[in-house]
Amino acid sequence: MGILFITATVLALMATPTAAFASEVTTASAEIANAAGAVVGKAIFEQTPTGVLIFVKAWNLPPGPHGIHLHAVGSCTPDFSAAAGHINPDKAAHGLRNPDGPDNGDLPNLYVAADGTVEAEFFTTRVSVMGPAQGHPPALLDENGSAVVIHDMPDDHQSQPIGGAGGRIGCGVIKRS
Ligand SMILES: [Cu+2]
Ligand SMILES: [Zn+2]
Repeated sequence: MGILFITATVLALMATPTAAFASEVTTASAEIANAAGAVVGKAIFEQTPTGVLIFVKAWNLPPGPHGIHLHAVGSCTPDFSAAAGHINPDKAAHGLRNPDGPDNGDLPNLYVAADGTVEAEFFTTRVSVMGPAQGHPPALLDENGSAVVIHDMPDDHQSQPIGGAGGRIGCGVIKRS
């Protein structure tokens, strides 16, 4: 009897944050894997008063600049195409240099050092962690989630649809944290 009672209490405690999640979640994170399934990095997304700070730490990546974007679907399986295109509900043009852009998923490039590691910080006002309530832009944690994707090539911030960034070499589903 005692064990049953404790189990029910724990379940009730676990259920409470879920119900309140839309208004209370201010951080999210993603574990980034390569195409072979090995973990090659982590990203943390922190809601600030005016946007989202993004911390990225990664390793075992090809040195040099790589496009990194916020993609519209929170899935990296069966392959990284499951993440779909960039978060872009208003159908803006891609690219930080594009007068008709950028879309909501666009970010500066990720510059990987010669040893394959990188630590970087980004900031964007074009998404939010928690959602469009109170005027926030599209939520990373919306119904179908979002993913962070690292590309093979640099993003030229201008050409369509992804700035010539090439294939997808890393993908992580963004989850509440
Ligand atoms: Cu991308
Ligand atoms: Zn884009």
